Amino acid sequence: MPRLLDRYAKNPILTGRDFPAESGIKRVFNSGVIKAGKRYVMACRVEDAALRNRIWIADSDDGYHFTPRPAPIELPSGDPEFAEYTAGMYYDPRITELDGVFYLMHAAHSGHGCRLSLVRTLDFDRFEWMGHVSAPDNRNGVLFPEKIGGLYARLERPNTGGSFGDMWVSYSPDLIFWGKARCVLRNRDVRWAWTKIGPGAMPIKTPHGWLTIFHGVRTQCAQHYVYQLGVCLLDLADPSKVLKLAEEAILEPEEMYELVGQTPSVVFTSGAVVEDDDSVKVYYGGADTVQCVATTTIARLLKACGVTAI
Ligand code: BMA
Repeated sequence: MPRLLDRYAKNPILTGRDFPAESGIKRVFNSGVIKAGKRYVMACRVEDAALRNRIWIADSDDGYHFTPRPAPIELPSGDPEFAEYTAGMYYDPRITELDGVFYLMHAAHSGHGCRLSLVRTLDFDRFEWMGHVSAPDNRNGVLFPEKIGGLYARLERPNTGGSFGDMWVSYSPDLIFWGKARCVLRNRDVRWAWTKIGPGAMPIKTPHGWLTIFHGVRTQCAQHYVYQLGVCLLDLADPSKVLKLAEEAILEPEEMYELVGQTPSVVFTSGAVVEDDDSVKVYYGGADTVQCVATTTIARLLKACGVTAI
């Protein structure tokens, strides 16, 4: 298969050093990104040396050069419910716009396991925490950009334990209560990711289906995980149906900033931006340490899924 993603030559595009020194931020990775009008907004996952994670907004005019704001976003850390279920950390925000509102779905880790949690904003200046929106154990939630069958929809990765680590879809009338869950893709069906898989960037609507970039993990010897990216095409009306699955991973850890870092051999996406010319910027974390971007096109991704008549 030809190369599917072209890494930006000046990767990484953000590192911990790009944040104010007094913030103590060491790492930035797995950030969600959206294009709002002409500007790009990144909801950065940042981490300090105490392993505290925050969501920190950074802005850009071109999708490559991002400037972090002076401080992370404020979430209600004094709210007992927020505090109890995010006691470990909250992280990996994915941004979706629905009817002019921007939603950040993120993972929230605590002694209870991992849950999904939701924040909304109209302007990326003021943020409102909407609550925890899953039971444990669930992570990697990403909202579709429109309702499906009259309901909000999301891809997610319930941790079903054992050798299960599969991608699911679920639905909601109000973004708070979720159900009608169906398994979409099982790790055992992805030949390069037999350990676990999960959703990555927000699904991209095409006439051929929802183009979905996901992450997949294989275990090498010494229990070493290798995180890669793959792409599949889901049915527009029923995204639990996989129409096509690219046989090969579309991005594997190869560069030093992907192979070496806090967690070696990780590429992990939480966001992609489609431009007017159908080029796509795929944002991804390298080795749980730095923020990177790579580019491709809708046509190349569809071709990887076996769709050639575009
Ligand atoms: C996953 C998530 C990601 C992380 C990856 C590799 O389970 O927690 O945030 O990038 O592990 O460590």
